[in-house]
Amino acid sequence: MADTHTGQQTLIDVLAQAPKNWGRWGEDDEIGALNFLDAAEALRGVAQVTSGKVFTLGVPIGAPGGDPVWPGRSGATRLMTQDRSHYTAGKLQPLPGGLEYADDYITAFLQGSSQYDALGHTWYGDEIYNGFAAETTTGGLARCGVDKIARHGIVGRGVLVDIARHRGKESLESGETFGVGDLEAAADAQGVALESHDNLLIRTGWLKVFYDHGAEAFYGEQFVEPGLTYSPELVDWFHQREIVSLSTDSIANEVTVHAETGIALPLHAALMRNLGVLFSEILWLEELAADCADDGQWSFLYAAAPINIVGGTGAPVNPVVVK
Ligand code: UVW
Repeated sequence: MADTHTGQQTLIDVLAQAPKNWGRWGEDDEIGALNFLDAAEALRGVAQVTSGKVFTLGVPIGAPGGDPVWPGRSGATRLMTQDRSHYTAGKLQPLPGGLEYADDYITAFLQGSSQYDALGHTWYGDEIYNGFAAETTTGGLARCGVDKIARHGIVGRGVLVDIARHRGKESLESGETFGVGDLEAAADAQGVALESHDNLLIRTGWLKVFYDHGAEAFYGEQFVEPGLTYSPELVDWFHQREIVSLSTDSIANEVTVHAETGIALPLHAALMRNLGVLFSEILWLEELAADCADDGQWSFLYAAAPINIVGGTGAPVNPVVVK
């Protein structure tokens, strides 16, 4: 059904029959699918470790060439409040005993780098995840803030599905999509099984466009990312597999606009808001993917925790993978 004024289909209509995890972990739950990750799941993650190879997935923050961000946001600015020059100019004296130090601070969008979205980051209608009122987001997330995720941490089995490599491309193109059949075909070709309670990482190669070819190539005339595209089957797949988290090397983890309905970011609604699936975005997957292709091991220990920002809509993270 479409909005009668604009002809635009709405999330309320399209997701009317979609599954929800609201109430599944109690009426006060604020961490959604993260509830699946208990001590046994951490050990299942540890059981993937075979070689001890370590990868970190955070992109640089405040890089000289700029940071890739959603249009309307800006990259981080880092400013020095003191450094050696303050001592040489006589503006600061060393501490008793001679110690000197440099300090700095950043201003940054909490969604402006590798980050976890809080479950209250996006919503439609009047409710966020678990039925809390959308008003609880006003002035900071009183419910489902990123601090709730930070306190729990995400430790379990991770699996990387490399869609770009599966399609024989360095990077997917702007607007290029894939769905659940593609995910399963790519995982099959890689020889890895996607299991219940996995943390799913998907490589599109999209961030590489920013770092290799610059902002102009990345943003284009109209910013349209490639990515997962909504279908009821995809949502059911996440629901039935009890996938804990979705992480990708794009800014929004999904194709910017769903072609059939014209709805922007429907998976933020269907997966994050309705199922409580955690989203982490803007992850750097290049070295990890190259190594997985090299040794044929696509599953690993995945460990991450966003910075503990009280009531934050999201927070930076530098996830660690151990193979
Ligand atoms: C938006 O909220 C628009 O995107 P993201 O989840 O990528 O921060």
